[in-house]
Amino acid sequence: MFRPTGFAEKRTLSVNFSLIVKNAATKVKKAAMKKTFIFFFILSRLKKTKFFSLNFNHSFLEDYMRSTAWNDEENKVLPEMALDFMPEEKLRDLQLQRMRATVKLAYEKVPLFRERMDEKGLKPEDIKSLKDVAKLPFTMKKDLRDTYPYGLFAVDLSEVVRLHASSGTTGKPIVVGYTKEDMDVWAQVVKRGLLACGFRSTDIVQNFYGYGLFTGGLGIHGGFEALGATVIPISGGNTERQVMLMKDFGVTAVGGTPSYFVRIIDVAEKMGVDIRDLKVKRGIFGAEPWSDGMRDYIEEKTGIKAYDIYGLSEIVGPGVGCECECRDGIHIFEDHFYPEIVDPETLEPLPDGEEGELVLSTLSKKAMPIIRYRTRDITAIEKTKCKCGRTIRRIRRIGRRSDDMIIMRGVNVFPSQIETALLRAEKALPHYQIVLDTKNNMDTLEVKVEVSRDMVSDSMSDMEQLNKKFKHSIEQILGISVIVTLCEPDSLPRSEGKAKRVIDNRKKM
Ligand code: DLL
Repeated sequence: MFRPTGFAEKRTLSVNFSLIVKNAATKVKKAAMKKTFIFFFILSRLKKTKFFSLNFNHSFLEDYMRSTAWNDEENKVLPEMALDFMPEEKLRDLQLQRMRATVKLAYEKVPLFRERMDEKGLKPEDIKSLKDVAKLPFTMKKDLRDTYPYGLFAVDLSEVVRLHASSGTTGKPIVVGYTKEDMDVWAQVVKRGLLACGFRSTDIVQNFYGYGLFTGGLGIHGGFEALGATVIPISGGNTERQVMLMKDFGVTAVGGTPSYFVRIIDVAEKMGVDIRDLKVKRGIFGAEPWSDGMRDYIEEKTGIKAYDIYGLSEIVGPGVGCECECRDGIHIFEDHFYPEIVDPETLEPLPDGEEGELVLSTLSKKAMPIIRYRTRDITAIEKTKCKCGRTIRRIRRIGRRSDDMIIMRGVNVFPSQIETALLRAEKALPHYQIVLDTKNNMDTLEVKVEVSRDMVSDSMSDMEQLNKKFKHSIEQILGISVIVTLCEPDSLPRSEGKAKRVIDNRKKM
């Protein structure tokens, strides 16, 4: 069939042309959609930064992480530790920005916090410098109890990916929640603590902190996992099995309460296992006060290096702070937690170097921002810089809590003083329990001391001498008379978590 030349081409051309137009239109449409998407994305980011995000100023942090030259030849300073060494001025800037964002979030979302701010005539905008933090109201454990279970949450429950709770000796427990971002921060701070103490991804870790509602097990687990170590989530208990696995699995690092590790040491001895012969090199201990004497005991008996990690459920769990290789105080991860020391009586802020009650605020927590939490832990912020070069400040190791205090015939007594006295009298670490009672209308303090097998003697006079030695040492430190009762090896109850040192049978007036 005849067709004028060019018809087909023309048709093809016109088809092509319409295709080109169609394609172009699609492209324009796509580009417009892309632009709209980018616009809304940026808008949402900006919105997030302005109203919701507590983690802004990331550009500075990212630049800082990139620009710092790392000397990890000796595996001492690693890029993951960058935030521990941030220039102080930048750190304070970051803290202020995050504090302002946290206060705004809490004011907008937590009724109790808003009420307390309103009572003081304060608005979030009034926090213009870190000095202004002292104007903010305190938060106390009672506030968490009174708002049980979710009253202090600042996000919808749908954003909460984890709940923990304190066991609480009386009444209701306290409940804490975490968003996905809170969980990441938690794992990162624990990881930074572990790195600072020399734990590495090559470690095989036996984690005998309790798993469950207590933050210890899963908190330490998250940090080790973020580090890339191999974690054995054994939890507390079944002590003979703990010893067996430590040996068979080639464990190089352990984590748990120091009192439970002392129990493991005892049981290992009975099983004929010397932990010094195993591969364990390091331990990360916390959740309860443990003296330097206890550290020496653990290190001598096992040949490991023992490090202190600090934290509390209300703030994040373990990882609020941790020692470094210098073991000269606990570095607080100040980019996420803001520490203050106040006089426990007047509640006035105290200068660095002075001992008082530690007050902590969260700086990046979303699910449950906490402002000025009175921890009851007694410590001081160190004035001097740590030899490790970290700019994040240190607190002294926690030896006591203000509510641990026993008032005995007008004298303030802390269980940690009794531990120190016992260690001073006899270099071995005795298991002990403090029993308070009322006899003939007078309060008494009895220290039950369990003697170790090598302290036991058939001679009455030897045992009497030992009793006198303990009694003298305790009375010298406390300045009051006490009763000392020696108990047989293995007779005092053992804890798989935090040790319960005080039993109070006193008559309440
Ligand atoms: O004990 C969190 C934690 C778990 C920390 C594992 C370290 C390791 P809570 O059960 O809420 O949380 O108890 C918090 O325990 O206020 C201190 O009185 C005490 N505490 C925690 N760590 C230490 C420590 C966890 N390293 C309370 N030294 C805190 C002394 C500690 N006391």
